[in-house]
Amino acid sequence: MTTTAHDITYRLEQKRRVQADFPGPKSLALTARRKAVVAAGVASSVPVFVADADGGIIHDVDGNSFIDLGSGIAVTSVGASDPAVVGAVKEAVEHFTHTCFMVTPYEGYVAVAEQLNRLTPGDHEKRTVLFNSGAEAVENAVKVARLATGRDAVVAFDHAYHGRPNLTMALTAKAMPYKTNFGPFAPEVYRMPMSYPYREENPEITGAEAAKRAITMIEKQIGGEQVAAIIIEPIQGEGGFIVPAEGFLPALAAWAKDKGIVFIADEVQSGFCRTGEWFAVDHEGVVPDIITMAKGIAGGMPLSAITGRADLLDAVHPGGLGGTYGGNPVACAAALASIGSMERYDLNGRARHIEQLALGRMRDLAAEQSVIGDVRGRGAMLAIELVQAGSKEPNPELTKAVAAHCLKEGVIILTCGTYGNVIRLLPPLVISDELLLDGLEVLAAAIKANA
Ligand code: PLZ
Repeated sequence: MTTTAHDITYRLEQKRRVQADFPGPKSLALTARRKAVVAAGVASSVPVFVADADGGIIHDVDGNSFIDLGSGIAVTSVGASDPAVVGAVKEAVEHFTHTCFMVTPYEGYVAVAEQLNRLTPGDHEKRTVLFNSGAEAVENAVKVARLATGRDAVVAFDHAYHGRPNLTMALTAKAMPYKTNFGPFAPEVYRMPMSYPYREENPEITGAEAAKRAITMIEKQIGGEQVAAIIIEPIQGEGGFIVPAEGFLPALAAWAKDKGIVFIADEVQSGFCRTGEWFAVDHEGVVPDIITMAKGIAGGMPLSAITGRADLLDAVHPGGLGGTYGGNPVACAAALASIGSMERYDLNGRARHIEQLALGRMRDLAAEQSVIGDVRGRGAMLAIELVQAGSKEPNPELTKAVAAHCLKEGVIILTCGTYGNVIRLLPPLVISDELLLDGLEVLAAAIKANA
């Protein structure tokens, strides 16, 4: 291991400390104000308001400190106040907050594109476009694929999550809470079976066979030559941290190439060192035609991107892609600083180190707790799937109880999964070993106490 968290200095004390009766008075008062003015449809999983955050710790307004095992859903990989990011943002904002790249361009946008073209898989000629959110990147990847191929159909997978706006909602698999009553949905979206090793009817099925299953269905139901794009999360996020069987992604990508279908890897959640590589597709040497990125890209500032084959992206007419805020200069400065910190701290190495620290412990726990059906993941994108003891029946009640128990002890843990039964670990990659191990012990105790 070339780098440990000891090379990282923290501004806030990295220690879990919560009062027994939190939320405290200030959080309660803010919750009351919030209820009167913020729409009920926006829900928060933690009932305290944040005052400060650094490394692996979040401080609330009443003086409680929580271990952060969620990174604001895989965003603050370099921490929520990485000094390099904070410095770059301050420096940028003193000069200009916005001009609109489509009106008067600036260097930061170009510099981010250079970095993304360098870091994304493949040494082919690439082009990049910047946006604000992950969903916007996905929407634009599909736009480009349709224009470049002249085809309409888009293939997505079971358990997929791609966003909340209309097209991405159609691409997303799970009805509640993302789609129910929000239709009608965008047409020409087709859903295919995913490779989900733990839940396969035939546990022996290989990645190549699972790909064949999807490909046959595409050929029969749509026709390969009708398909503009296949979009897939190389490790599914919201759907349950599902790692497809080895060989699944390469087989799909190879078939797409053969049929002239644009292969889009949605790395919004899995990208930027999260899995111990710059991108999750790197683990199997898959080179996507277009890759979507957001979240970890800019240390918490809103920025997203698509990077892809130059011939695809340059097929779009001038003015066909853009948006008022896409590639905001302050967000670009943050992205350049975040990428710098990822390289300086070797956060790919840190993610692999986190996997080494956590995965063995999670597997030991699974061996003694029959409610743990599966332990999986890569790098610092790890998960525990909880079931009814002795079966594969999902156990969302236990999952909720475990997350609530952890929170009470001062550990923020997120859940996910089509069946709501997956505990996911997404710590900031700069978290100290001590804090991570403390958090894992709390999690183990929570599973034991509630099983
Ligand atoms: N693609 C793979 O994980 C966002 C969603 C949280 P935005 N995931 C967190 C929620 O409940 O809204 C995500 C993702 C993948 C696209 C997106 C969408 O990214 O930045 O939230 O638009």
